[in-house]
Amino acid sequence: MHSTKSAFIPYEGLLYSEEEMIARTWDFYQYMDKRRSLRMFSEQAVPKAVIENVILTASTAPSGAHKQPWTFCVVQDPEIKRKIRIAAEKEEYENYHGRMSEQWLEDLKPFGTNWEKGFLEIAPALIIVFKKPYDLTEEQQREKNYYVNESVGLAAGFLLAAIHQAGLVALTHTPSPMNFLQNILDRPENERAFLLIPVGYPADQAMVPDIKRKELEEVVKWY
Ligand code: IYR
Repeated sequence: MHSTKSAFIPYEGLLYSEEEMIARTWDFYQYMDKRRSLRMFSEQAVPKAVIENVILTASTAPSGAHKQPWTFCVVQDPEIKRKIRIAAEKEEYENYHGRMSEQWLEDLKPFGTNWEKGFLEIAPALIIVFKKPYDLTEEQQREKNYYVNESVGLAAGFLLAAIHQAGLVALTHTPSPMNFLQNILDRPENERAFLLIPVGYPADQAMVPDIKRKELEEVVKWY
């Protein structure tokens, strides 16, 4: 039986003056605006404690009914990274040779992407985010989770912000379809691969596409 009793504790928030709020949010924006998706990684290993901390941060994200419907798999083993690269490239080859529309290929031109995914072996760590549409009890009973895509998307956002806070770089990669990850990593039936995020230091003289973000006026409507 689930307990229906709810317990509450005092909220321990932090309060700032209006001036401090404006300064803090501006500084945070300036910092986040430096984040870039990167495809050119160094092979240099990253400290395990950093990976643990960024995953702890991701797992603070809000989730439907606080179910935290996610698992973060960290792959550092070169053999497993190789398997993932081979499987991802197999799918991506098909994507770039017929499965993606002409318009899609056109939209991707500024990013210079193709079916080759060498970064999956070069980056020292791959974090594969799995979503859990339902939990499995010890008796293999299914217990439904709620707003799973929203929850896991939020956790992935927190993860990327935390990686940026470390001064490391990442790529939100979505080889499609991604079910090979469930097989290679031998995940249980209630987990589905959601995002594949290589993490590491940038390569020497790493390059990024010269793209701009939308102006505030383009993304906000006030009522
Ligand atoms: N998954 C492919 C294609 C791709 C799609 C989008 I939308 C991107 O923003 C980038 C790439 C790939 O990783 O190459």
